[in-house]
Amino acid sequence: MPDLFIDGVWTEGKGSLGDDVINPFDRSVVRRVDLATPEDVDAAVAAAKSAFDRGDWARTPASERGALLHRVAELLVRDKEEIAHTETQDTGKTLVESRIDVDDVTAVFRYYAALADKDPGRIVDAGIPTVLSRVVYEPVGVCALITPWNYPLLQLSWKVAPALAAGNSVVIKPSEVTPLTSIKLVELLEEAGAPRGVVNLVLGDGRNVGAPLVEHPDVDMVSFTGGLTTGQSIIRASADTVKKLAVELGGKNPNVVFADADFETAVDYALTAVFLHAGQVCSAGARLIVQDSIHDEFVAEVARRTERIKLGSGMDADTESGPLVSAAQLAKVEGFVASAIEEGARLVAGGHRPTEPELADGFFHRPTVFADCRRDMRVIREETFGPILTVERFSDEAEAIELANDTDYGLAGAVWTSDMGRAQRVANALRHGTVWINDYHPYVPAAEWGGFKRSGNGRELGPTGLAEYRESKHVWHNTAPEPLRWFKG
Ligand code: TXE
Repeated sequence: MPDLFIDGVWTEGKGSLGDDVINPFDRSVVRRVDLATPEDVDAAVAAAKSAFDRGDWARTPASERGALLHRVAELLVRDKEEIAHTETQDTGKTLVESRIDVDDVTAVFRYYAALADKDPGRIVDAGIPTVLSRVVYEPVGVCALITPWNYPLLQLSWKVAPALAAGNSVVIKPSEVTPLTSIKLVELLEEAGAPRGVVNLVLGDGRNVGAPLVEHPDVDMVSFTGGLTTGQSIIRASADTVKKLAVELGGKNPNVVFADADFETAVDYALTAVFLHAGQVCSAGARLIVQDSIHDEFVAEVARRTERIKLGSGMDADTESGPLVSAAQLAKVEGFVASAIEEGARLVAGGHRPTEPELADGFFHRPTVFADCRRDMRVIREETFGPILTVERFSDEAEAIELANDTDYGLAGAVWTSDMGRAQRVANALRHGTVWINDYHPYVPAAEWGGFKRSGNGRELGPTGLAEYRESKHVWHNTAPEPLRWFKG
């Protein structure tokens, strides 16, 4: 079956281009997919616009739009195993993680299904008895949803579920590295009854497919998750047509451990904070910031346990971490390791590719820990998006807060302490969109997700994640109009 979905039809597109999707575990070809041309992008946007302007979706009762999302959730449950396997083949992450992803995606669809009709607008007191003033929420129009490769299905769900709940038409562009579960989700949306033209899918890279979408005059909104540099170019490119934007651009996330934290639990979470999915997580706790008095012992234990992390195929039950997603990401990680060593960081674990012959064909890198890091180092300032943990030290609460906020990003962070007062003070002081206290990574669909500073604009999830895809309209109804006689003639 062809892989592009335009105006309700699966199609190869105009260019008949194709691209191999690579399994990062062994570089085998999982599947060849069709690629879109800029003409296909035009066709997809035209279909979305026509569905928005002339179709019923935007005017369908919100409860019915919610019902469609509910059906998608049921289909996700039905096909969970198939989807999880595909995600693991495509990204390299472990099957356990992929299954959690599918459960999370299902929860996101259920959340927005339930929220779709809950807030239709409000009556406003205009202060004049004969005036009826109300604010209503309307869909934005045609939304381009551009997603990355680390959580292909999850990131798409955070965009497509609220976009459809709000009544928009969408053009989906997944990462060219990991398109497979997005194709599957569009199949499920079709099966659930998404009207023709409301959901469109174009595949390809940023230059040929992403950029034409962002520049397209008939695209009203771009929701993007990806790297900072790409995000900055999308913000610039969308200026001419003044698009609504929601962008999530990653993070450089501090994980602060005070001496009074439970030692064993904090060590354990220091590992999962950064090494889940080989560190390819926007909220990865890549900057470990540890109090002086426990620093040496803490680092030694983190290093010891890091050396024991078992790499392998995501399909094997005993694998603890899979490969990086691509050769480019592996090269980027190796570049960061070299620069950290050059700038004087002390390597205490990993630092190289694995030596097992059975991993030689995959994009693997050993989980790596650097101690004695300074905040001016490149490995501290930039997002590595790989299995690299850096360690900095602090002496008191003020210094911990200062270090944790000394980043251009502001997506997430954590604090570990048994002092509840300190926990709240530090959480309040952190300039990050999510703060965990004595935990790392959990999120719920009902709570907003997004970044301060260069981590992006706008929020996903929660009620704000739906509001991003709506325009507010104020309707003023004068029920007893009379001449005003402002002008006397
Ligand atoms: O992502 P890109 P890349 C970070 C991470 C990583 C770095 C680069 O640090 O190492 O970004 O990864 C599409 N117009 N994150 O280069 O380019 C692209 O096709 C429109 C953080 O793989 O940002 C893909 O669909 N679209 C992040 C999507 O943008 C364009 C997750 C993301 O790709 C485009 C992933 C253009 N000009 C990487 N250029 C997070 N926030 O979680 C590319 N794209």
